[in-house]
Amino acid sequence: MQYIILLFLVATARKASCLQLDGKLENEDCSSYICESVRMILQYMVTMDERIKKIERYSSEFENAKKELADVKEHQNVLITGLRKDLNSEIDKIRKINETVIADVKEHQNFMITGLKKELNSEIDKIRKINETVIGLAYKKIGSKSYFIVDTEKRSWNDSREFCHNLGGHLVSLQSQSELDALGRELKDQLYWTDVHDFSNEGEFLSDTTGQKPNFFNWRQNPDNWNNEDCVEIGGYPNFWAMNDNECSTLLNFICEK
Ligand SMILES: [Ca+2]
Ligand SMILES: [Ca+2]
Repeated sequence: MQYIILLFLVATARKASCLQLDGKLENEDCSSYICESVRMILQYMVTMDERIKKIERYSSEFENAKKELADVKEHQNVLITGLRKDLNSEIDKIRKINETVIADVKEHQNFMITGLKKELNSEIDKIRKINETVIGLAYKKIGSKSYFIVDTEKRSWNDSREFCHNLGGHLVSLQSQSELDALGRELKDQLYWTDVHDFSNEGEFLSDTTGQKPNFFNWRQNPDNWNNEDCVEIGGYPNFWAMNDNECSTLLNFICEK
């Protein structure tokens, strides 16, 4: 580039008539002009050299900086990889500890639950035995049968039936006049539900205990089904116990049998 500029300036000098036809310098103005031109060119070249050196220095520094940056990045990657490895290792440790703790808690819970179930079943057995004892005491032997006479509260026929079932029995199922007489001597001047009904088919009385026609009837008067009476009571204190149909929703005393 410098040489191209030098040639340009020399050519310009020729145009400025610094040279005669024989190629020799003719005057001092022309010589000084050339010297000045060369000086400027040299100065320019020096400046350019300095710039080139500066650029080369910058380039070297830039390359060094790039290399340092690459080293830093590599170091960062190594650090990050190491940290990730350490972090995953810690996470695995924590997960294993959690699994162990959860397993221990579950085992403890199962142990506790098993123990509690055992205790609960034991308590249930005790309560069942107490209930059986209480129910056994509640039933009274009259003739050849055991009865639980409920004359301290009144219930509908359905509720009375359920009550007796809960006591392991059923509403009284009379089989004979002698049974009724023996039972009647233990009763108060009240009305008591029996297990007989005709709500399945009007006029067809059945024993709720057997599902069959009862073996024994003793009507005070023929059942009249007055106001839709489908459940059978006994009454007639003290010596004239007999049957009557009554509304099932009526609240009466009742007798359980087992
Ligand atoms: Ca009826
Ligand atoms: Ca009636």
